[in-house]
Amino acid sequence: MKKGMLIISLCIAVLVSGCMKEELPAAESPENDLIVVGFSQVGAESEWRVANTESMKAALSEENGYELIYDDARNKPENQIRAIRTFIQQEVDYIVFSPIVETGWDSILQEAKEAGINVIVTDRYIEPGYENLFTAFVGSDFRSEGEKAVAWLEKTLAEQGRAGENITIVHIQGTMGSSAQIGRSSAIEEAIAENTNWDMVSQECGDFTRAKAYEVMKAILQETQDIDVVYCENDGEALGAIDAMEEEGLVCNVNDGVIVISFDATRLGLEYCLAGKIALNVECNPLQGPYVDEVIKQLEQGETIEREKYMEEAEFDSLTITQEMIDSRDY
Ligand code: GYE
Repeated sequence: MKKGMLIISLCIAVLVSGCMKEELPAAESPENDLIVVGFSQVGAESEWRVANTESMKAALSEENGYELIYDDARNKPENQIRAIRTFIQQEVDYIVFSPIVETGWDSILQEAKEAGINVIVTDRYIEPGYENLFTAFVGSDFRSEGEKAVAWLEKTLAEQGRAGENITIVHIQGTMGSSAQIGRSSAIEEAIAENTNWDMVSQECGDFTRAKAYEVMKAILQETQDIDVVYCENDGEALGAIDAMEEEGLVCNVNDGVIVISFDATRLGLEYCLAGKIALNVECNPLQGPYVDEVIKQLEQGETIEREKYMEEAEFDSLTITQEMIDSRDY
């Protein structure tokens, strides 16, 4: 073969082998063995949220067979829609998302469905009627969390001999329109309607943050300090409300002060419970990652899945909580 011909043949061989490499089936390239998951998270508004993000990242890790694309929506539904649309364009294998609010997801979920991507809703839910647009749900039953708090309050007031007394309640709500807010709010609102001696003196949104709750509680205290109960929809809000009340010289305590009720039972929230400042803390379990992993692995194997997984959740009373209970927890 002439030298020129040899060079041309070599070039063709290199080009052909280059093409062949490209055409290898996806599964033969090691990085493509990973299951690609796009996770659209609400934000980083609370300690609960941080624990939830860590749980998802740990369960959907590379060692566990995943490539995780994480997006923080900064508490804005429009960011979440944009993130989900990007996941669809990236042709991810699964979309996991915690809906900031209950409504407004039908068209984007329809797009995911048309693209053949399984969607797993976590933490909060979307309004009823769109169950055909997602594959599974892993999260909490917020209405039942609220009912636990209300039942505890009724029992505690009865034990204190205050069952018939006029009880003034301040209600600090979470992000309006989120299922966590809707479920927890509906329980206390109904209880106030039923107990004619319970009086809602103020109802404000604390947006699930310590800073916002502090601000709204400060303003409420300018109006009235005759408060028996403060029902906060998460630990951040409880801490903010307690900061504001203590600054005004109010004492937060179940027996001789303001009764503070909270949700989440994060470590800091439980320390406040042990200190007696949060009278009741209803747990909301953020460790959802392992269940999401389980659902995905079952779907990959073509197995039947549990369509709705509700987390197991306890409640903590300031009169019975111990340091050992706090130390034995994973978050
Ligand atoms: O209670 C709150 C958070 O959706 C359960 O969101 C979650 C709530 C949680 O920011 O702390």
